[in-house]
Amino acid sequence: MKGTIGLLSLVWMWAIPINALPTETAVEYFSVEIRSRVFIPQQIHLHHGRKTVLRFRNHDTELHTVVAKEVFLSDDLNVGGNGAPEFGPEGLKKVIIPPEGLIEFQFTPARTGTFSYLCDMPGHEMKAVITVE
Ligand SMILES: [Cu+2]
Repeated sequence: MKGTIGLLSLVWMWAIPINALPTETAVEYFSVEIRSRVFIPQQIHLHHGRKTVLRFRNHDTELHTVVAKEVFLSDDLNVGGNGAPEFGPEGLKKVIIPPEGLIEFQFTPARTGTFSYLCDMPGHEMKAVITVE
């Protein structure tokens, strides 16, 4: 009986194609450029459960912010770059990006859906969308 289970698990391991195994190194990179108070592109598509690096580069000579709820609620969130992240009781509230600055979100999208985000600087009508599928 013990031998049978051993043999079965061996067969099971062989039956899984190698490309179906999760790879630790598979990271997806995305970039959003901010120019003249516009997030470019207006919509990006991330993948649920996939390690992701999402960069925002501010090409303007003024401050911008990224205010996003829910999409960055992930246990492994790490905010890098030269921005100023602000956290509240429910997690990340927003990140301020200095002129010519760069921020980088490293995380694994934990929930699917369509999430809008914005810049909340006074007078900035800046909105865009992140979808996770
Ligand atoms: Cu702005």
